[in-house]
Amino acid sequence: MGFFENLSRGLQRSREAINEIFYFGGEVDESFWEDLEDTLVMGDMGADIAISVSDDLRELAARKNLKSARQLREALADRLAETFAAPERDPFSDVPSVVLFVGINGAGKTTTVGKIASASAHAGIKTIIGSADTFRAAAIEQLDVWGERAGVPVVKRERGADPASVCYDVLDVAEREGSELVLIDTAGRLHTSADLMRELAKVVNVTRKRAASCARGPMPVSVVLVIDAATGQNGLSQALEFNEALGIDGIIMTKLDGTAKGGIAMAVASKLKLPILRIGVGEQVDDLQPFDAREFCRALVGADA
Ligand SMILES: Nc1nc2c(ncn2[C@@H]2O[C@H](COP(=O)(O)OP(=O)(O)OP(=O)(O)O)[C@@H](O)[C@H]2O)c(=O)[nH]1
Ligand SMILES: [Mg+2]
Repeated sequence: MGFFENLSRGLQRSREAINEIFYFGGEVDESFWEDLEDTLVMGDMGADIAISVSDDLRELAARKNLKSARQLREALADRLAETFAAPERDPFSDVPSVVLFVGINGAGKTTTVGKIASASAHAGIKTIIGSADTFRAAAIEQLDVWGERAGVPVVKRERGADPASVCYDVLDVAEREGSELVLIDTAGRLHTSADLMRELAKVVNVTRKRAASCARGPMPVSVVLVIDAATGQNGLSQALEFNEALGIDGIIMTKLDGTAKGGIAMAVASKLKLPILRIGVGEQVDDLQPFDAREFCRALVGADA
């Protein structure tokens, strides 16, 4: 199944809700605008964004005399797309680069590391993986499988080892072997757990220090937060806490093929002014895609491609 199909199918819930209100034959009346606002609020983007989008659209519709469902739907997609920040730099293609993947348990970090390792190895980028999830029993094996599949080496230590030391190790190997892209997986943790967030801040600091002193010249370090889109508005609290503790550079939204409503992508991107770097639309190696705000919003509201 292709990317559009996966994403469109995943965002079906939002689209169906939006379809209902756009299914009108006659005038765009007061109740249409009320319904639109309600539907957007229900779509996980947060009430403030929903209200401002619906107000802007209403103003635009009056000014440009937009009346048909099609015109309004397209204008809505365009307005929603404006809430996203464009990335200044893509840490996966603009190498040399070190990327740390962080997020709550089960968000999709390890899978995403695997998908990116595979894509970058395919693109001819010399890639290496660091397995800094030394906490969960099966994490190292899981990453080994992805590494093997991608033909990318995995640097690891025994279970229970200090995760910061794995970051140190992987940068040593990267330096020695001339790796261009270093992907570091970390253990999942709740954004509300102060101890675990402190531990992660240490991991990030050690990585930054080591990367800054690479013999071949400093390697930029990006911290990427992986969010399961199905967690809804909780994704926003995750983003706020992780950003506060670590300084996040970008977001990857996973599981947009599932029952996610999709609006959380807008909430996070607009509240934190963080770019969405990739989106996950399935469990397979190819199910990771660059994020295109316009395409995403058109799939969300069901505007014709
Ligand atoms: N449908 C779907 N499933 C996904 C996606 N990304 C990851 N998954 C699944 O989500 C589950 C958890 O993924 P992991 O990559 O292990 O998540 P993690 O963040 O590394 O988890 P911890 O290491 O336990 O914190 C697995 O079953 C993945 O196959 C996605 O984009 N779509
Ligand atoms: Mg993991």
